Amino acid sequence: MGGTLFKEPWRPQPESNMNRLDFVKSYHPHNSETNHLRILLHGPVGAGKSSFINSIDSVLQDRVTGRALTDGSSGKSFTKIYKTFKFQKYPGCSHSFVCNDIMGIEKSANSGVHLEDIKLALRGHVRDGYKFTPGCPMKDSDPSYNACPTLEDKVHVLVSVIPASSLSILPEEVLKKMRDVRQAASEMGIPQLAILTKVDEACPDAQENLKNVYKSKLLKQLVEQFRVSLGLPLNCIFLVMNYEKTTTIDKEINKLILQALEQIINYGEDFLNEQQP
Ligand SMILES: Nc1nc2c(ncn2[C@@H]2O[C@H](COP(=O)(O)OP(=O)(O)OP(=O)(O)O)[C@@H](O)[C@H]2O)c(=O)[nH]1
Ligand SMILES: [Mg+2]
Repeated sequence: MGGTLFKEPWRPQPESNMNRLDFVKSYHPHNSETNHLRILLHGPVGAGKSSFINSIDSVLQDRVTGRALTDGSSGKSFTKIYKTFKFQKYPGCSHSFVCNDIMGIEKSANSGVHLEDIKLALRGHVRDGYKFTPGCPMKDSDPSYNACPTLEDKVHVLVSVIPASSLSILPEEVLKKMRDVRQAASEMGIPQLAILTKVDEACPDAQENLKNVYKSKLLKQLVEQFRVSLGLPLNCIFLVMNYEKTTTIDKEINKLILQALEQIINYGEDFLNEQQP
């Protein structure tokens, strides 16, 4: 009764990606203290953080790329080194936003990225190349410790990345760690959004046709569930599918990525504008 789909998407979807793509490509922070907007992606191991970076790069380059290495086999975090990803416009010139990829969150206190390290990264204390030690926070004597971060080094918007397909079996300990990070970011005034990845695995209607993503009752339910567990407003949660299987650019995949990215940039830009002297 009622079917598995709403008649209309609960979040309006534009016919064309043109405006969003133009916005993202021409974005530049107004705040002159920084050359770029810094986005930090965090979340459980294997959620699709590195894949999301590749998806953004693919949308911008109009071909499927794989610069951020991903892995789906180990159950342990594949990303171990802190790294800033720039997105190339043309050789020698990058877009004005960057993404930082961090080691994944795990259930136990002694594995995965240490919460303190995420908080240090938010404040801009972690330099590129830092190798995370599971369960052990960075020391301020570490050569990768940046004692005097500038606005450019700091994180301007935090994005929680969670797989829609395994949201219901996500351990409470992981959610608790994510809430702690969110709280720390809130105390620093850093805006936060979330993306639910792997919508194709979570929902057969989405797998059949990506136009169904924002029509799916099942995915809407997952968004609601996540909203309650993390305490984020509905309009800050986005559904995406990463470039993972296909080797060609797809308009519907791009649409989901761009919708999330536009809002991420808007929130980060608002934060930067509040930092003006
Ligand atoms: N079906 C599907 N698979 C995805 C999607 N996003 C990522 N994956 C797969 O999920 C696995 C983990 O993705 P990663 O991007 O490495 O995840 P991560 O969050 O960076 O993981 P860690 O670095 O280990 O913390 C890979 O095999 C990806 O190909 C998606 O939207 N749909
Ligand atoms: Mg990764």
